[in-house]
Amino acid sequence: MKAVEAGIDPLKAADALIKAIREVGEGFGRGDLFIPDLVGGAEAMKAAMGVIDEEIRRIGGKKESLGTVVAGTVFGDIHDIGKALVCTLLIADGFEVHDLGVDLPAEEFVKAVREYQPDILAMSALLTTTTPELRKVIEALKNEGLRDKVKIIVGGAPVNQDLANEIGADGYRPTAIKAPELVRTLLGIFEM
Ligand code: B1M
Repeated sequence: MKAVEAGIDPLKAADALIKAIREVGEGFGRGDLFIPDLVGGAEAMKAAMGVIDEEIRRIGGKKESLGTVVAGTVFGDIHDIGKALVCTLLIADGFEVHDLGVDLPAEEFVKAVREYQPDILAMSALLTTTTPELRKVIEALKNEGLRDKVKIIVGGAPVNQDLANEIGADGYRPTAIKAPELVRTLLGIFEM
């Protein structure tokens, strides 16, 4: 709140929060911190991201929709913050976004693609154990004859370009801030 009031770029404020939460994650990885620390850190981050989210949307203003995006975190994975940031940045850039939430079985993604007929499906996976779900969703879309109707982008800490290529996604970016540029490129939108 103080950063926003001081006129600090909300993306810089988000960056500082990301660094802080990563330190919590590293502490957890080393065994210096525990689950309550992860939960406490995540709650603080989510509260602060609410303020930043509002500011990013306010600066972005209301624009005519550039396209529709369906987004979610894959099955078995409840990490929400990175995916929520991707959604906020896409909304601020002018896309209509349907955020399905977290822990979504492949069928939920398929159902949403059928219902919303989005231009883009954006999926996050934050655990090495949940990255196989990305492939499952793509396979499920193929089985339902929907794969060619939507461009698929993937991201999250354990995801990389090689994995994206291997599972047949259309795009990958390592950070949320690069997602709007990727979506614009895939949809052939070049004007600002
Ligand atoms: Co979890 N967790 N967590 N966690 N957690 C990690 C991911 C971990 C790296 C921590 C560690 O051990 N060092 C580790 C994963 C290890 C691995 O698989 N390699 C881990 C673990 C192990 C777990 C549990 C299994 C712990 C346990 O219970 N024993 C458990 C799993 C629960 C589950 O999902 N089933 C768990 C639980 C939790 C909390 C619930 C406590 C909480 C999440 C709360 C919430 O999201 N509502 C939590 C948190 C907070 C973290 C860390 C500390 C922070 C994650 C985060 O929000 N980062 C994390 C450590 C870390 O990340 N270094 C950790 C900030 C966020 C902005 O970054 O989500 O990476 P991130 O998004 C980035 C990019 O990845 C990218 O953009 C963002 C930055 O610009 N991005 C995309 C993300 N999605 C994208 C999509 C795109 C493009 C870019 O296009 C579609």
